Amino acid sequence: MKVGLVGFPGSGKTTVFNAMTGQDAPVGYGGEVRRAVVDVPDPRVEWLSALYRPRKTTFASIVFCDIPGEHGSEQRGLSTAALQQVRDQDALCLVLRGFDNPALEHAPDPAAELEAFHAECVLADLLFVERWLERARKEAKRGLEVAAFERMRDALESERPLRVLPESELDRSLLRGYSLVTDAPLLAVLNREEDDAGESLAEGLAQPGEPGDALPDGLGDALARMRAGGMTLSASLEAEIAMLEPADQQEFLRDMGLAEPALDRFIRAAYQLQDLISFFTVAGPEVRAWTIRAGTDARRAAGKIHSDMERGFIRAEVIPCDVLEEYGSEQAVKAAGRLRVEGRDYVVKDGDVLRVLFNV
Ligand SMILES: Nc1nc2c(ncn2[C@@H]2O[C@H](COP(=O)(O)OP(=O)(O)OP(=O)(O)O)[C@@H](O)[C@H]2O)c(=O)[nH]1
Ligand SMILES: [Mg+2]
Repeated sequence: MKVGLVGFPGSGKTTVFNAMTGQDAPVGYGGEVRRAVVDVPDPRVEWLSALYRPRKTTFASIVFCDIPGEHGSEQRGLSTAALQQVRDQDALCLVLRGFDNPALEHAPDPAAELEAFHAECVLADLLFVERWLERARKEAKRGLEVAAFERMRDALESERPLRVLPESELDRSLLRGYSLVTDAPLLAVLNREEDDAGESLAEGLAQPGEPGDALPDGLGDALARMRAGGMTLSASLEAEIAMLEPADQQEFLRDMGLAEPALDRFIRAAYQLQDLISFFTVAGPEVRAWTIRAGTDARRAAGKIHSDMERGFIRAEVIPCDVLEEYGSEQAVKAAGRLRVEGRDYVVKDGDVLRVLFNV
């Protein structure tokens, strides 16, 4: 999953990038686009790896991309260059400034930043959609695609992000290849002062990953209206923690009254927001985790692994990870008759270990 860090200049994007990835990128002013990959921790993958002892163990991963804001014009969270980067992401993490930044004149106003960012995204999509419709008009194009673009225009004109439109109102399969900014999953991170961190994070843990979780009322409501998720953190504190050795991290977290690093909460929130689940493969030399939307059928899930597997899908052998744990080995699962054979329409569940049989 590619996650783009976006937001206004000085909101703490690079600091959040460091907190999430353990990097030491220079903070303070602009800079270039940066990327770093982090594994999605999953004890089930570790367990499978211990059982199968493969040559290679591959966790799901997130590529964080730090997209610098445009300096000089404070109004802009999305320069043309930033917009191009944004269109390349699977999800956006909007960093909102909730701390006093001595380099900036303005007091923090995260709710206003959210609205301004939202307005810029709506405008970017509206321009794109109107241009498309203009061309379609010239070419006398008709049909489902035109209808979808008209529906998008109507939503955007009333300042609604496209992600609020359910699949029944907007058929995304018509829109593959276009990347509409307001259709991308959005998770806002309120970057707070260190002093507030313990308190707000403790609050946040009460309902981990809930959209709008532990956010000031106004912000939580606005995010809910935009069908976006939210969480709080103190980026500079988390960036310090992320730089430590794992053993020291645990101690530091405990001292701060934090149950886990912000990355873990972020991953949970991001998965929940997009309704993502994991399945696993244990083929030959590799144990590997895959990420799919809940509701994905076995054939499409197989397509994640390889397009040949989707095209030539025959059936899948399925063992839920907890059943494998219960019996201790694949042999024992089979002997107990608990290995299932499923067809193309089987809806893959979180934690399924899948072996795909295919023929091309
Ligand atoms: N007090 C406090 N300062 C922070 C926090 N997060 C970031 N900062 C500081 O705010 C300044 C800007 O942080 P950056 O991470 O560089 O912000 P940015 O969004 O990447 O800025 P641009 O890339 O220039 O748009 C730096 O001096 C950071 O040290 C925080 O949680 N608390
Ligand atoms: Mg930066």
